[in-house]
Amino acid sequence: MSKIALITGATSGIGAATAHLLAANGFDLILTGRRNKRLVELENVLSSKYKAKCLLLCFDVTKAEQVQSSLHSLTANWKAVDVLINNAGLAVGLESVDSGEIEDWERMIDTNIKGLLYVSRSVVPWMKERKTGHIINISSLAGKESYPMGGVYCGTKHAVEAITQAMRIELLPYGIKVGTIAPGMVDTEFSNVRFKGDNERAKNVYKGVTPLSPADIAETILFVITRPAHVNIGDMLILATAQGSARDVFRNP
Ligand code: NDP
Ligand code: 8X3
Repeated sequence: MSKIALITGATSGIGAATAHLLAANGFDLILTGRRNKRLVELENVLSSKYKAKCLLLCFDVTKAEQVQSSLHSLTANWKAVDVLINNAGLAVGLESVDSGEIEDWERMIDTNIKGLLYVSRSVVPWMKERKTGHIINISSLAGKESYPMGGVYCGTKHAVEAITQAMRIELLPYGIKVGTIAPGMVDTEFSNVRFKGDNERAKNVYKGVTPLSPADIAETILFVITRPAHVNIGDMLILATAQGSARDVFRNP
């Protein structure tokens, strides 16, 4: 029987690449995001290319009621989620605490922290009932260190790390694995979102560097979720070779 993976934020970047790789490796997929058109396009590709079985759920992770009603609409078969990948997330703006937009802070906190909690609140009880499961929370290098102008984003990813540690301990008696994967710079829509559509500024983030690709992170996720039952990789930091810390990036002229 195929395993079921639920990926939040499957419409782009790391989530979409992970959907491709897991589909290619025989997983059935619950794919979520706010952009329904992209979900439908993704399903079309995955079902024709890999014969993957997909179920699409279009919801905003920041809306607790939407999350709950969408997830609880699943049939019992689909509720048997083996792998939950809490990936949906974003940075908005790059500003100091004394000048940042409050609305940007709310979006980051609501998406990266509350969204992860809302989804987990629905899915974890199903895993507990079955006494099996694996939860991967996508953190960041920004969950390990803080950098100026990124305090709120870094704060949300530090929160992801803290919540993950607590979840891992809470779920020990149920044999459920919990861990983080923390990438450094990955070339996705992340910077376009952070800079609110200023694509030139977004492009400059990766100037003179070979960043990680979404597929690099997908491969790591596949590795982590295919270890033997007694092995849980609790935490993984993955950096581009040219990146030493959030602020130390070696750029070719
Ligand atoms: P993308 O912008 O390419 O993808 C973000 C995904 O999150 C999209 O599918 C988007 O879907 C979804 N999402 C955002 N907000 C919401 C929301 N309110 N409700 C539902 N889904 C939402 O970025 P990445 O692939 O890079 O980001 C994925 C994760 O990786 C994030 O948690 C990010 O913080 C983390 N990360 C990224 C790094 C990078 O350098 N790119 C480095 C380290 C961590 P939609 O818009 O359709 O809702
Ligand atoms: C994204 C990586 O360094 O831009 O999480 O914060 S960084």
